Amino acid sequence: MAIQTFSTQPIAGQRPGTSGLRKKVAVFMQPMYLENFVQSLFDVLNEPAHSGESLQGQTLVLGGDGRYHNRAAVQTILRMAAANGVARVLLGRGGILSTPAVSAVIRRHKAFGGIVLSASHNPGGLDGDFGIKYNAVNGGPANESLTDAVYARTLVLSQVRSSDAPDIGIDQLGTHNVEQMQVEVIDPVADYAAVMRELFDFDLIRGMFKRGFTLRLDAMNAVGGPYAKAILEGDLGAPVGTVVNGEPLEDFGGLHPDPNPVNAADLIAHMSGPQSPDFGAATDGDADRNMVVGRDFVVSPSDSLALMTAHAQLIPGYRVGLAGVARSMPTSAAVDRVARALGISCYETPTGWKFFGNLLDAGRVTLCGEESYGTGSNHVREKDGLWAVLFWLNLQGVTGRSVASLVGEHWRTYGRNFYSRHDYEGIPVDVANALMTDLRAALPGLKGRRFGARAVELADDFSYTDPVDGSVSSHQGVRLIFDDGARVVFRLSGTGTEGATLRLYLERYEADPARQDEPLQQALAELAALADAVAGIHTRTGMASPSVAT
Ligand code: VG1
Ligand code: CO
Repeated sequence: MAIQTFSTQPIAGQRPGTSGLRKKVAVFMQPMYLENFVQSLFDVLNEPAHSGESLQGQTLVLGGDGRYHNRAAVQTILRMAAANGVARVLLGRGGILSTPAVSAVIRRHKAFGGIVLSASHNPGGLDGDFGIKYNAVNGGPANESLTDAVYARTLVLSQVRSSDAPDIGIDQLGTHNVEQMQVEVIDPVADYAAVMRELFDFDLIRGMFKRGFTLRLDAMNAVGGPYAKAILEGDLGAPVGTVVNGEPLEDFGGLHPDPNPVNAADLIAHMSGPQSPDFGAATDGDADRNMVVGRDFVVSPSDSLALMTAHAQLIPGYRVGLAGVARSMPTSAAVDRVARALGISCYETPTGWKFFGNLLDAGRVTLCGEESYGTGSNHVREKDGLWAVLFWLNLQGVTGRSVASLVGEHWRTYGRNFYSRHDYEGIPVDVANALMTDLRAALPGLKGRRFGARAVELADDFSYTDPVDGSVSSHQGVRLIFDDGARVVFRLSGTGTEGATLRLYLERYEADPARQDEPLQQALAELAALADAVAGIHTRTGMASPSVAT
């Protein structure tokens, strides 16, 4: 074994997006592509200015969602970590760790940070996507100042340090050495499961399954499977077969592990009719997202966050109440109403979980959520798919009520925020950029303008000042807020790898219970037409309707 230094050239385009660096597998497999990015990360982590301490002698956590290239990337990163002064790596067995599990392991083992190999909800396989992200000492996604520094480093990188050590066995628990560095292959589930047991009433949930409560959890052939099987079918005694698509496959078996009613159509079909399970759920590629489904009833993620906030004190882990809540800007304001009723703060952040970290660390919020099927709490610093499923299970157990009845009651109490996201995928990048630029330019003239019964009360490009560290993140999405509280938000996706995706977020509040059952897209049709009139989506993209509406 010997540590070697290789010369390299900067590679363009290695700027992390909403959640890490995501590219086509073919791009990641280019010579030095992964190596350059990892070396840039290690170089930045070795500058105490960015991480408080240097990487030398530290412990890192490593694992991924099992997609194509995961196993090869693990070996490359281990060799590089050994050559860059890391003392110890906690590696999930088989190279497997879900995103929330990485967060849990970093926190429980007081590691310096962790590397997650995942492109999350993006498709996998040889023709799919691969990704890498770094989580810091708090267990949460690296903040923008760190990712900016890593990107800057990729542009000037000239050397990569690695070892010529052979591959190590990653499929059995145990300890190995790569140069001076120790690699501990750990059970990917144990730490995470321990955190779940601290938060939820496992006896109650066990009793529910014993009495015949039925759940169908679709792990979409991604990394949620091993966690769901161990906790639901293992610990909690749910019948074998409760978890479907439960083996992580390198190509996710061709499924698109982005749980929404379109991609998880099979789950939706199984949740229809009187014979269907009591409760359904799906998780995404790296198991940080959740979709929650009742019998013949799909829960909007924004409503899920509001409902969890309203009932949190019924769950053991949140019995003392919530310090506050946070939601990403495009997420509906349903949770704001609950926060107001509870007298707790509600923060509005840019899209991406990294913006919740400071609020959680400072004890300002306990629950957070995004419209994109992400919810979580201060138990880790990532969104957490199975956590949300356990929360809903516990809640159904305590209240004895179904998903549909809980949400119906919520709407009657707080009103309903009709909410939908329309995605326009595969737009040429220049067309998408021009649309946003023109929209931004039009903002000053939009304020006060009337569209039918509504007038624009606020038209801006969302900018966020972090209340804890004062950092400013601007250009986070164009929003039009109307005098009746309705909202239209436009932003471009920061996780895609092909062309651009325009996300259009539509929201309208309805207080009258007699009008809360209108079909969702019908209730928002007028706002969708208005958004098109303002931004010229159809004319510019040639798309008469979105690729996906959720
Ligand atoms: C999307 C979602 C965002 C989420 C991010 C990462 O980002 O909109 O809410 O935090 O994915 O989720 P964007 O930039 O494409 O809109 V995951 O589960 O893919 O890490
Ligand atoms: Co994810």
